[in-house]
Amino acid sequence: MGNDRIVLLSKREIAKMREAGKLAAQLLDHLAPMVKPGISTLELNDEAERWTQAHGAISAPLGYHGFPKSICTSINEVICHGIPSVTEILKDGDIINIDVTPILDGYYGDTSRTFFVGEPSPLAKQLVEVTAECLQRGIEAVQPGGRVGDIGAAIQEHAEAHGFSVVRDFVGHGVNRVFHTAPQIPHYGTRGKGKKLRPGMVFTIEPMINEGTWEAQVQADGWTALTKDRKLSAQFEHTIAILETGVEILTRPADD
Ligand code: EYL
Ligand code: CO
Repeated sequence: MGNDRIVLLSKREIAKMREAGKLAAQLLDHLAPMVKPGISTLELNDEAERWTQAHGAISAPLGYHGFPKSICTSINEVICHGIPSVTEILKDGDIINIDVTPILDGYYGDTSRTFFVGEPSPLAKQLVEVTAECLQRGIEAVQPGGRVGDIGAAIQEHAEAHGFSVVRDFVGHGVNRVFHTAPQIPHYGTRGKGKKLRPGMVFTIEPMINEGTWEAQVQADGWTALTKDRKLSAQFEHTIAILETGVEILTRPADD
């Protein structure tokens, strides 16, 4: 980690990543209708684990650096890496990010979405909409021959134009047969700076956008990251591949 090289994937390897990414998107599609007031995050976790196994895949987060569950569930002021729990019950007005990473035939598909539980406040709705747009703008900033900084610049500009802030402590990452590898993809930055974007690169873009301060605090459990001011945070994540012809979203839902 850190000094690892950027791997360029072959067409065949990208085809394997496409299968893993498709499965990851389908898993979120499967969980989406379960996101209702009264359900526990452990129930979402257990259904994700069951569904993943039933599709011949493995949940990457489970046991990763000792992470105890199969998915991350991050509610309201939780930025990321929330741990599913039987005592954590969704309630009307919550926002929840569900982050899944099935491993299919050795290849990882990493994606997350933020869902509304019942009826969101106008502010929560705006934060979630802007965060989804930030991911879209980050993806649109990717082009062969461009730079990693183009992505963060596009995201940061959009978030800050709406008075929101960009989390610095967690970044997108290269992903292939390894969960987290080079390059790191910050969700803030400067156009024209950073590593060159080349065909064959596969990585995530996963902006975490906060209502208030960008600063994060990791809880005593060692995983759960909260906003320092306990205001809301939202996140969307896709795994993308750079092709000679442009960008492919590997974790795009079928109906998008
Ligand atoms: C596990 C390990 C500290 C994930 C991602 C699950 C969490 C906190 C140690 C990054 C890092 C998912 O790329 C990720 N999600 O999109 N750690 C992760 N864990 C974990
Ligand atoms: Co990720």
